[in-house]
Amino acid sequence: MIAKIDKSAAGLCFIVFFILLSVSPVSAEEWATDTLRLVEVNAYPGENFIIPVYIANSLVLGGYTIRFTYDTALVEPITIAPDNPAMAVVPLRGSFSIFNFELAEPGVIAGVAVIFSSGTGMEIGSGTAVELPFRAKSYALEGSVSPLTFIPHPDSPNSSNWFSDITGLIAYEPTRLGGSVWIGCICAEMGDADSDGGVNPVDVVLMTNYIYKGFLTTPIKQSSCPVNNGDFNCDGRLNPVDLVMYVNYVYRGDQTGPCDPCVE
Ligand SMILES: [Ca+2]
Ligand SMILES: [Ca+2]
Repeated sequence: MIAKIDKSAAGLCFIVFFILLSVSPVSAEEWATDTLRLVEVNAYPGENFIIPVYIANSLVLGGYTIRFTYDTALVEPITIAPDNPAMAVVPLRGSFSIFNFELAEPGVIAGVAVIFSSGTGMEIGSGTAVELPFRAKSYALEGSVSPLTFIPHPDSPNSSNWFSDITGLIAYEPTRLGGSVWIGCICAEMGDADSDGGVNPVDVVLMTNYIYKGFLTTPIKQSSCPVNNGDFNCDGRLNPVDLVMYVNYVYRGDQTGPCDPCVE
C-alpha cells in the first residue's frame, strides 16, 4: 500500500513539474553557472556507499528533477524495504513540499523536488543536494566501472534534469556532468603526486611546496583510490615522512619504493 501511495505521488509530482517546466524555458547558455553533477566514487564489491548529487544554482530553486542511469551489473540502490522502491533520502540543501527519489525502472533513478504550499526551495549557492545510498554488488569485478549518466525522460525530455525558479514560471536546463563508480581499489602509480605518469623531481617539488608552504598545488587524490597519490607510505597523511621517502627514492636510489594502497 505504501509503495502504491509513493508511486502515485511521484506520478503526480512528475505531471505537475512537467507543467511548470513547460511554461518558460530559458537557454542553457543563459544559466551556464548552474550545474547538476554526479561525481566519481569508489566502492569495494559488497560495500555500501553514497552517490552524492551536487547542485550549483544561480536562482532560488522551487524545484528540480533528476534522472540518471547506472550499471545494474555492478551497483544497486539500497531501498527502504523490498516492497517500497522509494529511496530513504532527505534533502541536504533546500526545503521542499515533495522530495522523492525512486527506482523508476531497473538501472534508472528518478528524483523530484517541488515546493507547493510548504517549503522554501533551495537558496542560491552550491553543494551536495542529496546523498543516494547504493551498494556495490558482491560479485562485481574489481577494476570495472559503472558510468552514472543523466538521461532525459523518454516521454518528456524537458522534464528531467531541469531546474525551475521559486515561481515555477522560469524553467531552465543546468549544465549536467555525469560521474562513475569505480569498483575496488584503482590507483595510479603511488608517488606520482601530479599524476603525469611518472615519479620524478617534479613530484618532490610539488610535495615540498605542499607540505611546507601549504597553499600550493595539492597532490592528486583519485576517487577510485583510498589514499592520495603523494602519500608515499599509505598512512593517510601527507607529511615530512613522505617527503623523506620521496627524496630517498628519487635522488638516492632507495628501491623500497612507494606503498601499495590496494594491499591491506
Ligand atoms: Ca609525476
Ligand atoms: Ca604518508
